[in-house]
Amino acid sequence: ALAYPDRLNCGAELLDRTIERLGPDRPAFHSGGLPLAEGGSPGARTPRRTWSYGELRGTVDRLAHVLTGELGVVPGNRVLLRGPTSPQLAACWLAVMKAGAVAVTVLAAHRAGELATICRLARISHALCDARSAEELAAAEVPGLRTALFGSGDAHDVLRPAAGEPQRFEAVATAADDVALIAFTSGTTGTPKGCVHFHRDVLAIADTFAARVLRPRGDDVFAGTPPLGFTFGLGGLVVFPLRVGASALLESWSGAAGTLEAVAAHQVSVLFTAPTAYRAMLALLDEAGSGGGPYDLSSLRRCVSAGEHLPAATWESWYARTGLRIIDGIGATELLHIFISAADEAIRPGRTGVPVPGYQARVVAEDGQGALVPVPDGAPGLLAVRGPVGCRYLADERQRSYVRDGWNITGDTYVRDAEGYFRYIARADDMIISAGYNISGPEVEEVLLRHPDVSEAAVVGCPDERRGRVVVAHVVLAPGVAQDSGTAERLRQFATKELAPYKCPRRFVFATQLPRTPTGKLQRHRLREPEPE
Ligand code: 3SK
Repeated sequence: ALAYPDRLNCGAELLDRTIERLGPDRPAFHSGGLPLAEGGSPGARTPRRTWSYGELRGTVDRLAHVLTGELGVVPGNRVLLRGPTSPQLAACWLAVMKAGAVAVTVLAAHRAGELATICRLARISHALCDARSAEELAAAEVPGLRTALFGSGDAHDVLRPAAGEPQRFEAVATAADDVALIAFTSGTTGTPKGCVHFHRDVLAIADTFAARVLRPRGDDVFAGTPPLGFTFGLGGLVVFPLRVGASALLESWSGAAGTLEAVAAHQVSVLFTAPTAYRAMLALLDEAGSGGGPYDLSSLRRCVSAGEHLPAATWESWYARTGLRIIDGIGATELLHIFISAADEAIRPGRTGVPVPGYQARVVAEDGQGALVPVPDGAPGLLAVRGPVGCRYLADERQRSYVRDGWNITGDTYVRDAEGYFRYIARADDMIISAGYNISGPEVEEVLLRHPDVSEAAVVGCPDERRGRVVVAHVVLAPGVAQDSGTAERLRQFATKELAPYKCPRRFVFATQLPRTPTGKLQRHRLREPEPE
């Protein structure tokens, strides 16, 4: 069991305690060093910078003084953090933690209306906003909001260096169960829900999934695509590296080529991203030929995938190409980070893994009298999890359906097998019921993704007079493949060979892209056709 002292400030633990143990000189964050966006001369790169732990603490402490001084932040105030991934944004998060305030990280992709809703629900009093993302926040017109900008480098930049010796900021002695952050999720549907997490929760994700499954080293360089406004990114790119004195590349880039360039440029050793990104990188590596062309992945030693189910075919192709075994995991904003996973020899491709040490998981179903009871191994049911971090929605009645009898019901359908491994079936609301059969959309997608003509697939049920629903596959084809009836027929024949007839798509719809949330999750509900009146 994890034991933390009653007084615990996660910002101080991650920064000050790490410096006490390992000294101030090791690298904490890197930025830049990536190819310039269009228009730059070939080979030109953005300016590269590394922040040592000591420099990071100087910036964090200076900002904590500004927050608690001229900006008037007091412990418990909710501070909105907004901007693309950067060392500056991470420094703001640490300063808010040390000041004993509550960080509410949002995505750079959030628009004014969504920001206004989040600020109202979370009762935000202050905002620290990257100057590049300021317009949309101003458009949200949040009453009484005190906003400070960073990243402009000018006189208004709240992170501009001050003259003289940096003055240390003694972290507020928060309680281990004081609120540290509120993370918003809309899942793949619905209105945003704020998930409240404590200082001890932030450390618990590093001391469970990271320490026991990922097992990072002090000389690791972390990088990845999930933004810091998504707890997958906050954990993977800030909390996990700082907990062990490692460093992280904090930059945002676009596309698979950007990820491959970032790995090579910064000798990244731990990569966090999602299944779609692994597939897109594989497509580029295949195009580049056997030597990998310009992409040097030799520094990579750990690859993590979450956010969506990782099909066995994607795992196998990545392993064949790179020799690296992807660590798959299921996490949730409600539980802050990953709670089922496996690494190294314990991995079973196509299955998510086993409960992360510290967590318990089981598969349950309604017993007809309003209780949830475990189902036998091999039978599908709802995933139920409990452990050191749990769901606490901010004043939202959906809390009652998410936490039942102390178990978090994640909304995923899973099967536990005889070996104790958990295999993903579908989001509970993505199951397709057709002519009385239960069909998992992701299972059909997994088969289609094995066909070389397919680069992405989303399988949904659409209304049908005879069968109730029929299986329809929305497919993004690999480059150069014709969107015609010949392709549809090839895919249909392939599916027929691999799947029981009742699971085979009755229709193929070709698309150039699939609808996704700002955090990259497939929104299957947007592809479902409405029920007839
Ligand atoms: O929502 C998710 O999929 C997720 C995955 C890993 C870690 C954290 C989260 C929120």
